[in-house]
Amino acid sequence: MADVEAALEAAGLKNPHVLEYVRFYADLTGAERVEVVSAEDDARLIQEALDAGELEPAGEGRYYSRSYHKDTARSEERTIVATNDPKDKGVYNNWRPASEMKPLLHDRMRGAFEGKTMYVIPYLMSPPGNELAPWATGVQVTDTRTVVLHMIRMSRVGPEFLEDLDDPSQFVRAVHVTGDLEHLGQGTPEDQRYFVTVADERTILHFGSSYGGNALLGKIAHGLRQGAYDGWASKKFLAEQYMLIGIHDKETGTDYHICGGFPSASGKTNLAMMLAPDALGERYHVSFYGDDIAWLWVDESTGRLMGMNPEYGVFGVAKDTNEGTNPTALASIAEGTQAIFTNIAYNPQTREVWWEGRTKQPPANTAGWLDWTGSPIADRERGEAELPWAHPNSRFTTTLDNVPNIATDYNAASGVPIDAIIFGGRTRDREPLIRAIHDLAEGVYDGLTLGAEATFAAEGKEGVLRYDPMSNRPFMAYGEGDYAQHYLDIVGAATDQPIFAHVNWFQRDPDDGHFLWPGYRDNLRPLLWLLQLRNGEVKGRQTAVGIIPTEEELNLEGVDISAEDLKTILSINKPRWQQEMAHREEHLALFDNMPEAIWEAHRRVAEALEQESD
Ligand code: GTP
Ligand code: SPV
Ligand code: MN
Repeated sequence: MADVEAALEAAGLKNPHVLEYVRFYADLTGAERVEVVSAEDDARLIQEALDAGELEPAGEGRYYSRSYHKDTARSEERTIVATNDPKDKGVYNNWRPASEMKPLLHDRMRGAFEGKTMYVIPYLMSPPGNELAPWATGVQVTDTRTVVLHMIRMSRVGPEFLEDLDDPSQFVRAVHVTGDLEHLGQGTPEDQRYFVTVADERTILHFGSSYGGNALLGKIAHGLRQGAYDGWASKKFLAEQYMLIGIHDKETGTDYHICGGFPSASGKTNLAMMLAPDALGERYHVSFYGDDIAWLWVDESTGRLMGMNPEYGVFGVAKDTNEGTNPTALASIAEGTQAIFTNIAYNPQTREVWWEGRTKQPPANTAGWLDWTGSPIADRERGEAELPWAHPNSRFTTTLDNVPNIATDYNAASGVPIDAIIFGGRTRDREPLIRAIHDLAEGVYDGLTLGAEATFAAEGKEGVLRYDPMSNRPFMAYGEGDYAQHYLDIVGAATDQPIFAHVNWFQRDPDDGHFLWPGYRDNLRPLLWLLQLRNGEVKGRQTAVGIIPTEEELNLEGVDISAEDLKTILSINKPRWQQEMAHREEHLALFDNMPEAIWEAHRRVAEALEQESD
């Protein structure tokens, strides 16, 4: 049996509550050894992973890993928020009683680390010294070395982050057990996996995956689900699936900060890594604070709404990342960055990597190339040519220090003041390029009715969105009505209200399917308009669903777009919007305790649409 006390003492971890917690799970899982890790252990652990074949070299200072082929994404059905209070049940949080889930998970975990090392990862999900740091501290235990390596890239890791706790028992207990991936029945009725956040006990119990969103517990389980619950219970903050960027105007010397939520795989990382388009680069610089999570609170001394990124790295979608779409991402994962790739295509002979959209065509010489499952591309039969080389959800992992446009003050304890909150989904019609909303309740209403189109899902009805309130549907920790009220309370307490906006980079031509807006770098243009609107420098055109820019107000210098497409993305399609309003009403009616202010906002928008001329 592992000598837990000796391992923790050797690492200088003196907190008796950590000892008690680690000892409990070391006993339960039967771990043979216990090893406390910190960021300083990275080089040694990388070497061990290479020696063990868990990683392969992908050029100098870069690594390749492949996860089990049935374990490549988050599983929403198997994800549960458990508490001791049935009132925490929402529509999306798959609520279960804590008394039922804890014994069930403990049963699964019993004996699972026999013969294995239990890694103990003390971590912090905030800039050091931030006022929310007490809610951001945790200790993950795991049996998987590549999970440790990812955690070191994605969060601040080391025993020192546990030293400043006022109450030494107040850290999140984050237990990760990979399980026998080949015998878990993933996706079948016998599915053994469970990803449970016992939110009111601040304990995370994840069993059955080593994929990022299921296994890096600081990121999604703590940074989003536990954070959301704690933010509500403490009445202090919001934890959101948001990117967070700075825009610096060199001409006026002003700094702006915008955060916002787009559902998974809808463009947060790309927006945060955005280079200003050539025509605007002399005047504006975009800096990266965060690309997936933001915590928001009101600074009591200034009354400003503040935001910070709890993460320390980027876990980004590889697909379509190239010199044209996202040169910043490519620089962040260049040789020497210690980046780790997961489930892309790999050539062990040349140590090259490739994914769909990296170049227009895959490498012409297929010799040595393996697809994401490890099968040689050259052996593909006819008819398999269409199969992707990389998994569509293949990812790269790199630390913030590698991101060329990282904000100079990303690590500042204070966080940054928020000027605007934007929401955006993938919507092929109806949603204009941008529509701005000054009113808080209407802004929150807009976020709650955020949707992305039902893609190929059989049951998805034409024109009906898969609603994803605030892009938080998979991370919702408590009831949606309570969430809406908490959001109104937190943002409403700020003296200088942020402006809200809904953006859409994904409107398509109904005939040939092309994207009407070029997107990527050009997305800065509507954001600049939004800031000008907030400053009173432009007026826009008021519509029932918000203010949209006139063609003249939008800086379009050097943009490749036809007059017809531009007109479409700057207009409101009244019949489509009226159809949508009926769906929204059904969607909102699903939730208990929805604040009256949200219903009033809904009725105001519906009435204004009635009045709007066609
Ligand atoms: P998660 O990490 O899953 O939360 O995703 P994300 O919201 O960070 O999405 P990401 O930025 O990784 O983008 C997902 C996909 O959308 C990538 O394949 C991008 O290339 C593509 N994408 C991002 N921005 C744009 C855009 O402005 N236009 C178009 N057409 N595609 C985009
Ligand atoms: C997402 O799925 O929204 C992600 C990646 O950001 S994961 O870590 O899988 O949640
Ligand atoms: Mn995400």
